[in-house]
Amino acid sequence: MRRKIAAGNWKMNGTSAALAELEQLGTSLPQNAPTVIICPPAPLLFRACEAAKGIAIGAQDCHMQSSGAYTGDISAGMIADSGATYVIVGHSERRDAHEETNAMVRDKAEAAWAAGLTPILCIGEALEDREADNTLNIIGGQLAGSLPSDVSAENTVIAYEPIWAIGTGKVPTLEQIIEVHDFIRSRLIARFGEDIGNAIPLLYGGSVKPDNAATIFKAENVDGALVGGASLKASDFAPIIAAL
Ligand code: G2H
Repeated sequence: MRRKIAAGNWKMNGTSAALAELEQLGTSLPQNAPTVIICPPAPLLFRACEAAKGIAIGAQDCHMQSSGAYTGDISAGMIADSGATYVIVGHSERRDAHEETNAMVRDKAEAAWAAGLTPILCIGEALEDREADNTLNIIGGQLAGSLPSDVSAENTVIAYEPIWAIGTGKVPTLEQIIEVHDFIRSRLIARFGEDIGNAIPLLYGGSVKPDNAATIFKAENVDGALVGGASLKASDFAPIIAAL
């Protein structure tokens, strides 16, 4: 049985007032809830860790170096110092707006491990890749290029997020989600063997909402979701968690 995970990515949304949503979410979790993670903006990390009850906290990015002259960046060690235990690496918004390459994402995942964090490593194809029937090539290349070799079921989570589904309200069909998640699973098994390949949690991300989560979670190789907009309000995120 793989670990079930519901992760919320607040992106650049929320000030300290948003911590009330975190507290409310914590009180609404059922006893047998899956792993729930919230990734708030970096300035909220310390306070989010104090406010979170039964919820793990993650950052949205880290630098690949542990310290140095990198104005505005934060290291994985700083994130761990806040009490956070996860960090998103390689989100398409970082790959796009900050020109992050597969090699940079791999280095960030390794920096996360060195600080004791679990990276949530994101991959996903653009609309033109999907329309050119090139999705699996892109996903295979991103997996090979950005996933380090020392991966284990405990130290890594992978999120498949088709770029064209992010924040757009467009969601792939269940068949499309199944095809990509099954492909990722087969690549993981081919590279790391049955035990590790079968045990790494795979999340789907991209316009997950309370009304589509249960359908998405029907896919055998979907072990949870990375949720953006619908993680900002406890009243939206709680039913997604409940559907898992
Ligand atoms: C995809 C997702 C969160 P949203 O980026 O990572 O955002 O659910 O708003 O599409």
